[in-house]
Amino acid sequence: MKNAFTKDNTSEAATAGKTLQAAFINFDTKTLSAQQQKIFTDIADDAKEHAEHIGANGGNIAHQREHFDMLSKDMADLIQTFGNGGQTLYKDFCPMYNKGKGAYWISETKEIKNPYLGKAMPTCGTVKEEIKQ
Ligand SMILES: [Cu+2]
Repeated sequence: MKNAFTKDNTSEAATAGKTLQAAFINFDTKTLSAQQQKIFTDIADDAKEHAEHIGANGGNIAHQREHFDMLSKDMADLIQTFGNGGQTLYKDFCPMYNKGKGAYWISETKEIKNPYLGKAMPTCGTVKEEIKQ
């Protein structure tokens, strides 16, 4: 999904949104402890809605990106709670998005590829945190 946004590809982002929504719906929480299930469900319920909006708004990339901003916060929370699945990840920050309020995104590459500004400013942003396994 992030990679679709870096390319300004609204329809690919929509497809990724639908896939992610399905993944949250189908995620089997039985392997989690009761405590973990509660945390997961709280975050995933919110993330699922953002994924749904991204999936339903192909053609309106500005609106999709608003949800991607909030979805990225949920993903960061999930990673913080449940780990990164064995993959080194990067928490990147774009200082310009949302009229200078800025926004985070999670990336699997160290190289900055900005999903909020896309092709207009592909290298805007910095790595704020390296999430190591
Ligand atoms: Cu929406």
